[in-house]
Amino acid sequence: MTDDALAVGEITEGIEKERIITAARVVVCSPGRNFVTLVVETRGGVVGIGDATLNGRELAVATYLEEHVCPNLVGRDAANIEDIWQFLYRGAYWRRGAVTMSAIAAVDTALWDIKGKMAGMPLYQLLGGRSRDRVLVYGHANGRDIEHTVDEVERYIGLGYKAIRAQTGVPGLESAYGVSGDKMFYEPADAALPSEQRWDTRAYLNHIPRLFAALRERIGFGPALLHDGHHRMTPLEAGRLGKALEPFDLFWLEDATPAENQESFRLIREHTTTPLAVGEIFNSIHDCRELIQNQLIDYIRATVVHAGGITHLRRIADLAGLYQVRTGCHGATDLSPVCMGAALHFDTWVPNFGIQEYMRHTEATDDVFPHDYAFEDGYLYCGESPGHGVTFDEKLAARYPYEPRQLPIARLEDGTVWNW
Ligand code: KDG
Ligand code: MG
Repeated sequence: MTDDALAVGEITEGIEKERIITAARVVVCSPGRNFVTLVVETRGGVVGIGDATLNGRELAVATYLEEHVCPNLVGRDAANIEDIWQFLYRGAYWRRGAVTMSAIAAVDTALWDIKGKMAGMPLYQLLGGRSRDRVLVYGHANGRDIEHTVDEVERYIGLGYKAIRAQTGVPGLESAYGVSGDKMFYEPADAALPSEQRWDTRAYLNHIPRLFAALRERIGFGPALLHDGHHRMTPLEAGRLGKALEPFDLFWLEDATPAENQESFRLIREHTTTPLAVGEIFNSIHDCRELIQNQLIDYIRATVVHAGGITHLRRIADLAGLYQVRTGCHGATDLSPVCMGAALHFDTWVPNFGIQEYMRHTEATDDVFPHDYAFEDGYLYCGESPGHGVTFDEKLAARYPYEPRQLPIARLEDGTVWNW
């Protein structure tokens, strides 16, 4: 070997040193709502950002990161995303769970951000490049009654949306899932301790088909319509609703029933051809394996922040692709712009893309998380800046301290706790 060749080894060593993680810190802030953000720094000065927000349980993830994850990151090579993922997952002995997987997701997202910045490439290029020009999104329309909801859906169509989720108040119930006072910035985590809401499945089941009949009557069959059952129904009730909604051509019926028992979706499937979506609370490929392999669902809702980051979500999507199940990533406002930015790169690449949920963040949130993704005419476009394209204004974030907030709980008329 010549002296010149030896220099290559030295350069490589130099590059590796640049990639060493020197700091990893967690910032909890509340610009409109709570967010947990992980900031990872390398010796070379490249900074990666990850979202670790778990609605109502923010401090659990922040503590897990601070106490059990961050100390393990310092000194590692930021380029070894897969090895660090396996280290945090297998190495912890205790596998899966929303807290652990959100923490792992934050690390993974920050490391993909660093890799993109080091390569000078947007994240979707690292994943394999573009599969599409733009990302179809659905927005959230809701109203206190059918008339109001139909007006709101029309307003979303006016804003350019091609796909709209419709939720409405139910006669006899003071509140219903997905119906909010503020029509653009829905936030269900509304109190330091959970508020309580009444629930009546019969009233709901008799009302919802009327909403979609009224919607199709007014807007026709052009725009795609979606609905979220938010885990309130039993499998048989969900089958009945799906069947009743068939004439109205739903894009999907979401979270028809809780999915801990994946087999329970078979009963729904046997009774309806309305497409089914589930998985926003899933955190592992094992949560959705039977649903996918038995073709019991059409869309998988797992997302970057709650399902172990890009590295794990990619595995879920690849499994889903084998069974013609498409992606429909969760995108409520409790997922920070960092998650949205990463999800949009994922959506731009993933071959079996279906749709992306999009609830606008407040201006205060967007100011704390400047980003290069943009909405236009019913689609989101990820940017071309290296990494996931979302940055974090830590100084501004410091002006918005954490505020304890939890999600509501639901009870039946007799006081029994139900699924919220
Ligand atoms: O934190 C809970 C919300 O993310 C959830 O209620 C939103 O169901 C939801 C959805 O489909 O966006
Ligand atoms: Mg949902």
